[in-house]
Amino acid sequence: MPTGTRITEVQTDFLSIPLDRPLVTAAFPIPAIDTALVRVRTGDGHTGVAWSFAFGRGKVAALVRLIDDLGDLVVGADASATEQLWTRMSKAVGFVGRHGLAALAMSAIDTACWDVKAQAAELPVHRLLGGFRDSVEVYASQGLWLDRSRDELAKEARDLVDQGFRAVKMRAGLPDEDEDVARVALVRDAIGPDVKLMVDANQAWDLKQTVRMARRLASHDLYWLEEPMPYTQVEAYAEARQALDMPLCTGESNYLKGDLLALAERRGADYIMPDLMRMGGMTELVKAAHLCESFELPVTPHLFMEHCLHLAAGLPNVVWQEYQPWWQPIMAEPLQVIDGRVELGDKPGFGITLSDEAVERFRL
Ligand code: SMN
Ligand code: MG
Repeated sequence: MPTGTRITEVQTDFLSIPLDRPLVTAAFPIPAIDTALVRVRTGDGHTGVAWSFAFGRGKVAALVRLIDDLGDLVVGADASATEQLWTRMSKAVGFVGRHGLAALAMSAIDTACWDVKAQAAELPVHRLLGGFRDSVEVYASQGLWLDRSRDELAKEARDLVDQGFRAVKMRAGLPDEDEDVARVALVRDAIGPDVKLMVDANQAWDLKQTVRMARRLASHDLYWLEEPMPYTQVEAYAEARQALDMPLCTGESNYLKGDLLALAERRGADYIMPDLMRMGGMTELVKAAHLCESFELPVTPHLFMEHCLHLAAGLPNVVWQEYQPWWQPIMAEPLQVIDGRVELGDKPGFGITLSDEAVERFRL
């Protein structure tokens, strides 16, 4: 075993990153981004950085405890042997279940190990994965929440376009369907016909309502309708997709590649949106993306842009990274969006440099 990338420490910090204003979705309100930040350190001086998060401090406290437990398991092992470590962690969480918190805990350690592995190879992760493109299209996901008044919604949509975004995502799933339809019309009007518009209903509807709402929204040229129904309802997704012309996107709430395989096999979506932490980390996310490619399905990663931009740049079938700047406050250098794209650059690993001052400020 190479001794250089031997893990000497897995450091976990509990951060609470405040939001200017709480966010509102059809699924839950979000007051702050409570985060378990993981740093994997190795004998040769590399530090891999990743994180998982949850809404609610009790849940994140449990997550931190579980990460510490898995950290003890991997200290002394080679961080670049990501398959070996993933399998070891996966076996260790089998008894409590591999979905839920266990996947979130594994993800932060596994993804930090990918950071180390790429740094040791002196390659950015996107080159290690395959180097398909140098820059990635991003869509704005940081605004257009359900609590916005109609005036705020129109202004926010125009501001995002003025900032250079060529695609924006808004939320739907209000109790009043007419209000949802009116708000989509208003945003389409505000951004004009050339900017792409995604609508995310955060599992608010059943099959009949999904079909009805998609038909009502059809004239507003949606790029995709996201997670309209409960994420476990694979058959309903398959039926909705048969019934509708509008592209459907789902996958952010599903766990591990097996869940996405079921969606792909049943043709339940036009875009698959895997979530890095629900995949249990980069090791499984890469497999999920390849699996989707074999079904000719495009993949669009959920959140975690600092890491998933590398997946999108590395692989041919990964498109449209979600731009969600929740963790930008802890970065030493913020990501730059130019003409709706982010350039990846050549820094080894994920190229993440934390601001020590900011980490300290948000640490609980
Ligand atoms: C979303 C996910 C997690 C928290 C808030 C909103 C949303 C998205 O579904 O796709 O960004
Ligand atoms: Mg979503």
